[in-house]
Amino acid sequence: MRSILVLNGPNLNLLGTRQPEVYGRETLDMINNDCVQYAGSQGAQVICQQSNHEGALIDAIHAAKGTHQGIVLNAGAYTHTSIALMDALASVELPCVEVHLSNIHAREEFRHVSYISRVALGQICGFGSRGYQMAIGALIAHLDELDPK
Ligand code: CA2
Repeated sequence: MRSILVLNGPNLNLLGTRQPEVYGRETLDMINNDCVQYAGSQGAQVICQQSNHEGALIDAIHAAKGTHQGIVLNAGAYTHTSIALMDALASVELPCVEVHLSNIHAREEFRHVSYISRVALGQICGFGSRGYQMAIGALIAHLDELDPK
């Protein structure tokens, strides 16, 4: 069975508590449960992790190699700053779909830049929590293309 890492970065553990007009009302636990359900319906499993620490996110990406076949990543604000996360993703050579709850291109200019996009298959943003399921679907379709059943 295919296994996908759903990795969330800084402050996303606070979802559902503040700024619902930007990030929605769902908690990260609710989003993670939806990811597990959706992946299961597609014959895949997901493992969900979150950290507020850049190094821990890098460790999780390194550990994904050999364990998971792809990564769904919302790197939070590290998206716009972290060359180290970009390098980690490039080094493991796993397909990655970047997700953002909000439409980062319609927000402040500093959010328009994503280092993750340079090494991701693609980016899904602006669809709220549904974006995670869209990303899982896109990743599974990509893996199916690489290795048809
Ligand atoms: O839209 C997204 O998913 C973001 O990755 C969220 C990040 C932001 O820095 C990115 O530009 C876009 C911020 C996550 C903060 O989440 C909070 C949730 C509840 C309360 C406060 C912050």
